[in-house]
Amino acid sequence: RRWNVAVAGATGLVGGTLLSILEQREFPVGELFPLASARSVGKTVRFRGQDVAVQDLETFDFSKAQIGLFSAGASVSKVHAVRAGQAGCVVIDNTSQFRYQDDIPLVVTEVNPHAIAGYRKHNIVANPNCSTMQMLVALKPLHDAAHIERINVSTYQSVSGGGQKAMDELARQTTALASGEAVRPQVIAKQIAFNCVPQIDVFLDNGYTKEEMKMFWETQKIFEDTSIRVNATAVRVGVYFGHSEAVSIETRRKLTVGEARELLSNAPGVVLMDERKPGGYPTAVTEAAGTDAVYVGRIREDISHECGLNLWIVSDNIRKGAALNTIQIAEILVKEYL
Ligand code: 2RA
Repeated sequence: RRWNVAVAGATGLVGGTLLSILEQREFPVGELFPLASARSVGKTVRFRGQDVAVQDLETFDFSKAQIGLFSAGASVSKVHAVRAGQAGCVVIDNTSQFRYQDDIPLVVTEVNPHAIAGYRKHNIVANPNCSTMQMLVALKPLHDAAHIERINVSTYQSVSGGGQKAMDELARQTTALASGEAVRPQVIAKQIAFNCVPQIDVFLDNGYTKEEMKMFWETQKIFEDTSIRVNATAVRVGVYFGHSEAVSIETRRKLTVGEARELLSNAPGVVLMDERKPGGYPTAVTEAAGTDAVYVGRIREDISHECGLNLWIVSDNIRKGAALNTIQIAEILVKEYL
């Protein structure tokens, strides 16, 4: 059986990665409908060795597609993902639009694939935020074994999370600094080249940013546990691809390093890289960028808490953090539900 697939936001960073992963995983695509705003109509995208014409998302008839992969912004999904679902097209949405809606499932395929069954209400499944995604792939086996009660996490998020404009800004600033010119931040509030900026998304009344609160809200929904506490600090760093996270968990039952390593070495989607020697740990540039795994290293028992454990978690935010999980959800949908 082959499936007609619409990709909304096909000309964007995640959209392009969706197309390449559909090819790499040989997803059974019948007809591909690359969709984008009217200004992109006339462009083409490459898919399976062919140039495919981009169509206007605003006017596309979604009854032509059985699967819709959306990554075109929350305001677009708010209108067109709903319209697609009503036309019988099952949508996997990458934006934050539906993640916190109780009757729309929020799914990490290695963590809560059973929740996909809830797609039927609106024909929509929500894809989590990239920083939540990689953290929960790594924490799932530890949570199952020892019940995580609290998570402290500091993220070091690459500029590709902010889209092509943020990537272009890093390149521009790096060049400017190399030639002694002034740096003029436009997309990111302060200089990002050779710097760390402790703000991603807007500030909320409690002093957290929306990016930080996403990790709290989404962890509770995906783990189906409103008692789990999450305290996040989300930082943008001058890296192109790959988010890194320093995570400290507190568990109900003590987890030793040995047990954690054993659990993680057998966990789906995880690559353990944990040697206490120079380079014995994963980084965004050397392991994560362009690959599909969630890498875990620097595992050590927390000297400040009797049931605490520290980990370093790294993954490609555009692949597993967005496009890959989206397609893994689609694979489960066509295999088990459609
Ligand atoms: C970011 N996670 O990194 C957010 C959205 N992709 O900017």
